[in-house]
Amino acid sequence: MPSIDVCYSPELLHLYELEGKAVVAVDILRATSTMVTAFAHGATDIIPVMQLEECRSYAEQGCLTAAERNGIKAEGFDLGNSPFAYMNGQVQGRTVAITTTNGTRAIRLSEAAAEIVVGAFLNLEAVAQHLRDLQLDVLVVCAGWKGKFNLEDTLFAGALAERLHGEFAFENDATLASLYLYHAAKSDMVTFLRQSSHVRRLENLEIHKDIEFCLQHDTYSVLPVWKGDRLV
Ligand code: 3SL
Repeated sequence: MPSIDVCYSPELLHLYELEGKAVVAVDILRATSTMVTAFAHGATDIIPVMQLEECRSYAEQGCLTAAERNGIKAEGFDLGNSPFAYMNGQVQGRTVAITTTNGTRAIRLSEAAAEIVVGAFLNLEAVAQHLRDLQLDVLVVCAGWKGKFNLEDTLFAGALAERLHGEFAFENDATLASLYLYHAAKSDMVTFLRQSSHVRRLENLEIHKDIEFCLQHDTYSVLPVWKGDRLV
């Protein structure tokens, strides 16, 4: 039986073996939720990059560019990191180059894996089904916040573990803790996360509706997968 494990921060990735594994990169608030939304609204591919300047340079190749730092849309880019900005037809048929504070970093630092998929509550079942089909050991890579643990990515790991219960082994404390937290939170995740750092950060920026949206389960069936230098 394949296994599932959880890396709580990209800074801890050096402790894990990526080779031969399927990584699920997750940044619930909001990067991977936004990427899933962008694909669901017609984006053809997404190029996640770590630096603002690199992202900006993709405009010359006809890409839409998107950037967020500290929760705020960076100046001079077409899009920020709110999923709602990707629902108005603008991304239909387009390539989006995107950089965010933590989410794009989690994806790029996972490149040694055999497979990288982008996960969110929004496409939870699509991710679970893909992992059942793949039958590789799974590592959920949480984006966290600037190297630190966060609750919302951990809850996603718990939700995925719940979906894969009985089909994947999870004999490690990180997955068990994620599952226990998810069980405690799942009946009302908005309330559970109210005191969490990033929810408070987003609320301070008056970003309210994104939070509830990103916590919805199985809204989309899209599955962004890493191919070469981008998500398709
Ligand atoms: O950290 C990130 O990558 C972002 O998702 C953060 S934010 O939700 O856009 O503030």
